[in-house]
Parts: sequence; C-alpha cells; structure tokens
Amino acid sequence: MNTAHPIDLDSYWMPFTSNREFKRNPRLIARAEGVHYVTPDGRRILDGLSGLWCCGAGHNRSEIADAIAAQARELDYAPAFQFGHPKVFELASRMRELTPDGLDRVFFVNSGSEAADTALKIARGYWRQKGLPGKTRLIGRAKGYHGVNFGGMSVGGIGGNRKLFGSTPETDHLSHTLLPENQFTRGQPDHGAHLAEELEALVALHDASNIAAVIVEPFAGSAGVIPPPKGYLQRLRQICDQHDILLIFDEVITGFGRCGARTGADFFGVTPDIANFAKQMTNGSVPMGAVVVREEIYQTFIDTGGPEYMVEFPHGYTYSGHPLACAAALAALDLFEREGFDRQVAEKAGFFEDCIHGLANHPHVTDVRNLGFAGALTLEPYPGEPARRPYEVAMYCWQRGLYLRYGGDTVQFGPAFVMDKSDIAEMFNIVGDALRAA
Ligand code: PXG
Ligand code: PLP
Repeated sequence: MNTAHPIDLDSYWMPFTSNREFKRNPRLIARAEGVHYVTPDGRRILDGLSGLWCCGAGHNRSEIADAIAAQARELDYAPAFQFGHPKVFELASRMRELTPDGLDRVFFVNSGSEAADTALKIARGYWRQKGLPGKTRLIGRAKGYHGVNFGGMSVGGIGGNRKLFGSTPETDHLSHTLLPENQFTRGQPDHGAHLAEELEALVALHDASNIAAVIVEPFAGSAGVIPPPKGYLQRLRQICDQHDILLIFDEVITGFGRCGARTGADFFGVTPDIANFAKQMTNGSVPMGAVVVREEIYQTFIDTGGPEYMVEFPHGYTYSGHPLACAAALAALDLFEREGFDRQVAEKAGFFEDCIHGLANHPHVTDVRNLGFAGALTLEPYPGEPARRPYEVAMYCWQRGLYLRYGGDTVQFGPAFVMDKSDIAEMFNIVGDALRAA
C-alpha cells in the first residue's frame, strides 16, 4: 500500500503502463467535463487525446449517458448467439449507412483488438469456403498497430509489442512509410507510394495462392500518426485486386470523424473489402467494435454454411452487440450526424495543422506529422533512450494541465472534434513551453 495515497495502488496491474513509475507518481483522473479531465484534487486537465482517441464528441455527453441508463433498466443483457435484441439490428443498419458503399454486413465485437482478430479469421475462412484453403498468409506493415490479441499482434509491426510473445506463423510485413524525405510534411506526404510495390514482391515470394489478406491502418496511429503517401493506398488496392487478396482497413482510430470525413476510406478515396471500427463508435463510453464486410464475403459464408439450422461462421463473443454498447453507439452516432463531427474536423484541421507545425523549430523536434485532428511530434532521443524525452514532455504537460499521449520517440495529439480553437492553441502553447523546458 502506497501510504501517500488513500487508495491501494499496488493490486492493479495497469495495461501498457510503466507500473513502477506510475505508482511512485500517480496520475489519477476522477471526473470529466467537456474536453477536460478533473483530478481528485480538483485540477482541470485539457484532454489532448480524446481519452485514447475515443471521445471525439467530448466527455460525459448526456445523450449517451441517458441512453445507457435507460437501456440498463430495459434490457441489461441478451444472449448474443442464436437470439437477438432490436437495437443490435438497428445499429448494424446504421453502420452500413455510415460506412462506404459496398461495405454492407456488420459483425460486432468489443474492441479494436477483437476486430482485428475477427477480420483476419473472416479472411482465412472466406478463402477456405471459396475452395482456396491455401490462402492463409496475412500481411501487415511495419509500425502497424492492430491491437494486442494474437492475430492483430502478429500482423502488427511495433517491435516492443511483439517480441516478448512470439507471433502466429504465416504472417509477413510491408515496410512502413515513415521516410526522412517526408519530414515536416503537412498532411499526406509526396514520397513513398512506391512502397506499395513491396506487396508485389511479397506476392512473388509467397505466391498469391498463399496470401489471404493485407491489413493496414489508413493512417498509422499508435506508431505516431503516419499519414499514407499520396497514391499509396490506391496502389495497394490495385495490387490486391490483381491478385485476389483481401484489403482490410483498420479504422479503429480513423473511423467516424478523426480524418475530417466519415472514415479513412472516404477521406483517402479507397474502399477496402473489410473495415474495422471501435473507439469512436460509442464515443468511448462502452467497449464496442465492429467489422464491416463486403456483401459477397458474407454471402460466401452463407452459401457454404450447410443446412439452414447450422452456424455459418463459428465465431463471436459473449458481449458481441451488447445492449448497453448498442444503446451507447446509437446515441453516439446520432451525435456524429447531428453535430457533423466530420465537417467540424475538416473545418478546424487547418488551424490544428498550423498550430502543430508552429512547433517545428522548437528544441528537440525532429519531425511533425498531422492529418485531420491527429498529429505527432518526433523528439530527438537522449543517447540510447528514445522514449525518455516524450515521457518528460508529457509529465511537464500534465503538471501544466494538459494530457497528451507519449510513446516511442513521439508525443501525439488527437483532440475532441468539439475542441475549440482557443483550447487547441492553448494545448500547443503548453507543449511549446514543455519543449523549451525539456
Ligand atoms: N487497431 C488500431 C488501428 C488501433 O489504433 C486497436 C486496433 C486496438 O483497439 P483496442 O480497443 O483493443 O485497444 C487500436 C487501438 C495510442 C493508442 O496512444 C492507440 C490505441 C490504443 C491505445 C492507445 O496511440 N489503438
Ligand atoms: N473462457 C471461457 C471458459 C468461456 O466460457 C468463454 C465464453 O463462454 C470465454 C473464455 C470467452 O469469453 P468471451 O465470449 O467474453 O470472449
């Protein structure tokens, strides 16, 4: 028991956290108000990352809170397998409307990690049911993040997240697109579309008859906001089409507003075969994710499912389409449409871009990247300690009343879509002071 604090900090094994450091220097959040957090001792903290990229509508929206409370009184849980409740069907049609044309069937999960593993299983099962059981290899990309479950981790490309655990066989990776010639680019960089040709090289190596799918984030989020080079996603789409490889977009961060469009697919003008969502679906209020697939993928399972009473896709979670999550998502998507978060981000993205690039000449900044309401700074490493300076900057900001995300050699920003310009300016002012102090 940590005697400086009235609560026991020791029992909880915190996720993706430096437990020893946190427990020496706890950063507790007791409440939220709009785009601010409030600490137990009443300090207001500007939320620079929408929680963890998930609360774009701002915190504690009463429309969502009321929907969850009403649902908890009406139907707390219904069996997800072989039975259904009305809201899950309503939400599926809503997701179908809000996602690009052609993505028509919606499978519910509880997180981005579950979405990744579900999408990868759909890809393998699809090819097997089409009589091509050899198509099993899954291609990810260096610096990719697809959550922490075995499939998503294995196609992911952040070394620190994988090396302790091994990975599933039959994966391979494209190179990342973080090129030195693109440093300090605003939005999508000019160089790097040629890196999509590496997919041709992997086809030459493994043969398309052994490759099920390619999974990428429309822009890489966790690795530090890496927008795709102009033309890159278009080229990946072409190569996938040429070789009958499914293209999966992991839209867990890019979906529902972050890019200044409904989805990354809409923003970049490339439609995948499968798109994964989570986070912003419920504005972070109740865990939920979704995998949305092309009609023909769904039909393939249906047509090969055997007798009608048989399960066509033996996969699902106890909490798939949980009533509370459905109620929260319906309310959050109402807000998305009513308040036009995609439009709000598109309108304010230029201001956000000017502010973050205003830090380009500050001490220790070696790169600035941005797209929509997402941005990152790469910071010059201490010798042998790339992660230390971002940590120091983030701790300075926390003391000054700003929460931002730090990881690897970057600090990251993903404000709520409703954050106004004065708060955005204030956020980057504090970061500027932090860089001068670092
Ligand atoms: N795919 C993508 C593209 C993600 O960004 C996941 C899958 C996993 O989702 P779950 O819900 O299982 O965590 C993510 C999650 C950060 C950060 O600071 C990013 C994520 C999570 C936490 C922090 O960049 N991305
Ligand atoms: N482990 C056991 C023993 C279970 O019975 C179940 C579900 O019934 C699971 C894991 C999977 O849990 P979930 O469906 O919440 O992912």
